Amino acid sequence: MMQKRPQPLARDAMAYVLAGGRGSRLKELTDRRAKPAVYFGGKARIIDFALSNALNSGIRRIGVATQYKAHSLIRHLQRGWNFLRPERNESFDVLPASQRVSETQWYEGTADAVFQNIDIIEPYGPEYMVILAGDHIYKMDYELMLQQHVDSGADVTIGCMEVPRAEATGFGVMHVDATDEVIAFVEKPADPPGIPGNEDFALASMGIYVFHTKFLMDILRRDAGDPHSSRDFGKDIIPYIVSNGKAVAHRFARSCVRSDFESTPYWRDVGTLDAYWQANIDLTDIVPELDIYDKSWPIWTYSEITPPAKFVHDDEGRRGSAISSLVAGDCIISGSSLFKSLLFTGVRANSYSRLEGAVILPKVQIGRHARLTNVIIDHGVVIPEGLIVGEDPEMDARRFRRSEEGVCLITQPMIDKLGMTV
Ligand code: ADQ
Ligand code: ADP
Repeated sequence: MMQKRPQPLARDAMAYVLAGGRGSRLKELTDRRAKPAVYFGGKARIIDFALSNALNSGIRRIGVATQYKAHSLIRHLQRGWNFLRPERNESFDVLPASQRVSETQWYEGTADAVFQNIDIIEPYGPEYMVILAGDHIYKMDYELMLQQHVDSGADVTIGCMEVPRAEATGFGVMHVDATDEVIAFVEKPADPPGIPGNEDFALASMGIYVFHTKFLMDILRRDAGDPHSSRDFGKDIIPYIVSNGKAVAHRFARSCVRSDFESTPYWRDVGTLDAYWQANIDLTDIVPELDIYDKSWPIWTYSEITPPAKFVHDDEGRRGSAISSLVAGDCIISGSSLFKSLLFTGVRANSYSRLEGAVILPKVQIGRHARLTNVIIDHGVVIPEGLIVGEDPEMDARRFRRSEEGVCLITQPMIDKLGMTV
């Protein structure tokens, strides 16, 4: 008799995405929306990468814990991710901090954001929990991580990658033995320990964890009774397991999904304006490091139904062009020229304007004769005629949010303060 093929472990797993952090280094871009809701790559939002990874890995149960400025995030999730159906044994739950356990508390730390929803998670009966952060850009097959978790008999499996030692201060950093069992873990060390034999690099936690559900729930209940705990995976739960149980490192390079075009494993935090701008503008490269055209690993999102992008020339029959740029639907490039720019849905660029290195979020209007270089323009901003940005650093710094590397973030309140006529 033919043996039934065992189903992928992902079908017995629930992905739980932590999407409550603010991302304050993105400045005014996260004044009104959480970092996972920030737009990325011309069509998507940052959280779509973790969610698409879960879906493409075969996971059909997803929970998203939200907290900070969650309205735009929740609206996006409801519009784009409500196709997982209970009738097919699937689920999609948005879990805002709603003081369900205590009347006075929001989610304290990341572990609390799971603990407070135990009674929602357990009835679904997932065998495994895949805990994810909702604010990174990468493509990864969690099935391979689940398989390592089961094969190694670990209590927790931690996604990790090698990062330059100087950059490791913002990560949990670990030491592993020859079998990749974690023998030491320190959260955000001031002086990160290097990898033995490769001291310029440190082994950093990606904040991605796989647990057997029962083990996780037991440990969260234990942690909830500890008055000294800050209820955080990185600060409390992981160090506890490293000391008292078995934590195993899973190397991102093993499960990173790469198309033929991608030469190295791609992972970005996009947590600062410079990193955010760069990662978006990188997509305009002739061969970008991140392939968003890979049909075998699609990045699912909510997308408006739009007419095609349109390019028309100016009064003199010249401009109206985009070179090395990405332009989403419903954009009209009317007599303006674009170079190395990325335009989200519904942007209108008017005659004689010139954009270079511009990341333009949806529904922005650009007045005639504007010249904008190395900018990020927030959703719905109306750029007045003749505005020049990127040519006078001191003036830019007075008017806009100018980053360390000279990228200007422009929001509507900043434009309103200028008092220019539109
Ligand atoms: P951090 O980068 O500091 O460290 P953290 O602030 O714990 O990350 O946030 C992790 C994720 O949880 C983010 O997606 C954030 O949006 C979300 N989040 C934060 N607080 C939340 C809350 N109260 N409720 C719901 N969601 C919340 C972690 C680990 C490190 C690891 C890095 C990798 O602690 O060990 O190296 O991630 O980025
Ligand atoms: P999105 O991130 O979906 O593009 P917007 O940029 O339109 O959303 O707005 C971000 C968040 O701020 C949304 O939750 C929206 O409802 C809220 N918001 C928009 N405009 C205002 C305003 N003038 N005052 C307060 N909140 C606003």
